[in-house]
Amino acid sequence: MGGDFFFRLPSLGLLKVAALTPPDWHLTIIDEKVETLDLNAEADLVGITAMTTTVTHGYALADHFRRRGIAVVMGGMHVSQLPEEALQHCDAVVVGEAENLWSAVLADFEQRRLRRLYGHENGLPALDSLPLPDWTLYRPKKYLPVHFVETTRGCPLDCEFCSVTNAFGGSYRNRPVEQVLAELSGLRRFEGFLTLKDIVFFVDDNIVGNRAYARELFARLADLKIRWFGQASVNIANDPQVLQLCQKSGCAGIFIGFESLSTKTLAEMGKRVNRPQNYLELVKRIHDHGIGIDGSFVFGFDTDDDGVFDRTLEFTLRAKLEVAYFSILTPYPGTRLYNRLAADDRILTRDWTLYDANHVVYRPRPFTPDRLLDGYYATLRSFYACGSILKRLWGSRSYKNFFYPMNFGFQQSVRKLYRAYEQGTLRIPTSAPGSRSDLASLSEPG
Ligand code: B12
Ligand code: SF4
Repeated sequence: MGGDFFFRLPSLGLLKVAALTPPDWHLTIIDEKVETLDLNAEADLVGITAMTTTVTHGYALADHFRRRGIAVVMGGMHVSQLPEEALQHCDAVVVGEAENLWSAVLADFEQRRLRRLYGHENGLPALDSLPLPDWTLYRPKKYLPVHFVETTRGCPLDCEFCSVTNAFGGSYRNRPVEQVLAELSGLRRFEGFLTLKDIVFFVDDNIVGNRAYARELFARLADLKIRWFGQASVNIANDPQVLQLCQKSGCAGIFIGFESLSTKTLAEMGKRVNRPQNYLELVKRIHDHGIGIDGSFVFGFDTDDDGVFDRTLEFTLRAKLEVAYFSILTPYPGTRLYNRLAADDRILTRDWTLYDANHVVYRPRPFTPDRLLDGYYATLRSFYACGSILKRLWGSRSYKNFFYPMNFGFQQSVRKLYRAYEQGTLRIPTSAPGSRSDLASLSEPG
């Protein structure tokens, strides 16, 4: 599920890279989600970040700047998995986290000895002294009023479809609570930042993965009186103390990866912590603490059946989820899912632009690609219909000033997507062509 509303969010990754850049570099961040990139801009070095779905455009930009004689370094989730592919378009790739690597890239560039690959040969970076991101770099940009902060990296669960364990490691690395608090207090000091309408989004994949850490963090957050949103596993509701501290800390809502209502499907993907028979009870406990829920569900697993769409929709309505995030199963490079489907020759296309979870890019087992697409769009449309929004939020004790705009924002995105679906623009690939290049859409350098 994607669209305009959803995309107007800042990139924390680039702010982190900016924070690692020595002060004698003059640095500008351009985010094409909210502004236009001047293709004739002057630069000594261009850095590009991309996820899989945006990487084709990233490659086109890299080609463009290199044609102009400007060196290009790429980083981020996709190129870290497929550095050889990226090196066809850029001068160097930073594989994984920029910490401990970026300063070497810049030094090598200055000495004209840029290497092709930079990676973590001696383990992943510790998070105990990360430089604080400078949000003033984003000040004039027209983002939604959200600030991203991280407290943790990594996840031990390694669910088959997810990129996180492979990218950030199989354990939780935590930042010292003190530093997280310093970052949040710093945000507050900027005039106009972290006002009441702003919200902090903790990008951690599971903010309660390390319970002792979560308890300390939540207890200390309470003093700051912020409102925050984050991601947690559903078993947050099994720990009454954590849940209570979470409420007191200013949690407005949590994104929960329910993924599926089938025990068999959850076993297939390896998400061992989820027990669907307890979902309704756990949701109720979270709601009783005034915390809203954005539930995430994925369609297209091998153990799904034709009834999966209706069952999932019914659950989301019964549970009165404030928001739900539906996706079509997508095999991102580097995941166990990608490797399995590739080995079975079930990947239909490597046109990365279609890897946005709104398209079917692999051969599903339980139904045809058309049925998967139909079921997905029907679910999206029903969930974000006005009647559904009102019913779900009616009587909810969650922070409605946040969830109403979020629902109506998603509704706009869903309508746009649905139009594309009806017009047949969201086609199903039938063969496996190479990555499409949108080079042609870029004007030549002046
Ligand atoms: C917040 C978030 C979002 C936000 C904001 C995204 C943004 N603008 O950054 C929103 C909600 C918009 C979003 C949307 C989507 N997301 Co998202 N998102 C995340 C999440 C939870 C955190 C991202 C983050 O801030 N991480 C922390 C920062 C510090 O890490 P980082 O960005 O990777 O940057 C570090 C390194 O990668 C590197 N680096 C990054 N860029 C560069 C560039 C250079 C030059 C250098 C040197 C280094 C470098 O250095 C940084 C510091 O160490 C991640 C999960 C995760 N743990 O990362 C998923 C994740 C990135 N998202 C994912 C996906 C699939 C999506 C969507 C396709 C979902 C969908 N169905 O629509 C969309 C695509 C949006 C789009 N078109 O761009 C996948 C990506 C898989 C992939 N291979 O691409 C992830 C990994 C989730 C997952 N479980 O698999 N997402
Ligand atoms: S889906 Fe969530 S729990 Fe599973 S590996 Fe990814 S981040 Fe961890």
